[in-house]
Amino acid sequence: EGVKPQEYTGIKLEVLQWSEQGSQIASAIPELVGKRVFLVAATLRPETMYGQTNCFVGTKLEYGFFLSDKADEVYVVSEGSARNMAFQKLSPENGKVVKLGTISGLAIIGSKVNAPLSEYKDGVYVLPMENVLATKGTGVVTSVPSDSPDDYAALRDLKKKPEYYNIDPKWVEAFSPIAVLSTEAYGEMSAPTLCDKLKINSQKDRVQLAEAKEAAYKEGFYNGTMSIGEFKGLPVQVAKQMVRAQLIDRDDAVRYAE
Ligand code: A2H
Repeated sequence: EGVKPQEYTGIKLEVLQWSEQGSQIASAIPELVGKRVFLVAATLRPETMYGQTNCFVGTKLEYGFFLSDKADEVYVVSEGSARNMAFQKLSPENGKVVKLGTISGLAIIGSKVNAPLSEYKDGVYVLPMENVLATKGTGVVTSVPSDSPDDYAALRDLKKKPEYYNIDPKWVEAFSPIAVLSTEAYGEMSAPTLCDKLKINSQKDRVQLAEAKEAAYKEGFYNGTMSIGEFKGLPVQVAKQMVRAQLIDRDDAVRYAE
């Protein structure tokens, strides 16, 4: 881990419709009645949220339902991140964690969530990804396949072999990458471009993916221009803080550090 704290934006993805298993689990928790439930995804790229196509969780990871600082809102995140959140004004009381229940990543797959700012206004699906780390962020990753090589590679795997991953093809087929920003080096689709260039075949190609991620991140941040949304035409470096502030103002996101 680095020496500086990582400043994430926690994107609030409200559950619009539970998967079958998720619905059984959620309806067995009486405290959830009358509450809005959000998966909270930690991102370092708030300016890319226009391009969200889905959300990823780890199938083998365990998540909890935690009371937030708001009376009517519950967050679904990893236990470790809930403990951190409790010291960042994101729980009912400083340092206090209130867990209402647990749910496996596997059980959440197929649920539909609202992705703030996304072009997919009717919601996006929660899907499995192999490389979600239990120890990083909240264990929930929002997916932007135009600009994140990891997300692009994982979503492409799911589109190629839905039956292998045990998902309904409808959860992926209508969700194409959206152009969010452009750079001279990689155009408007940096992740697909870099995955091609580095011959990345699947989400298992960790070494090349790390290289692609580094290249896309640097180029986007230093040389990118927004191609969508309210800050279209502005440099990514400038828009990043503006989009973040707007998401937080509208209560579509929270500040989360670790
Ligand atoms: B980023 P850092 Cl468009 N496991 O958000 C694996 N990856 C995780 C994670 C976890 N538990 N929690 C967060 N992440 C991802 C957007 C994005 C991200 C884009 C491009 C690059 C990028 C959309 N996904 O990250 O190790 C999240 O994906 C490349 C650095 O703490 C988060 O930001 O630096 C990023 O990794 C945090 O990684």
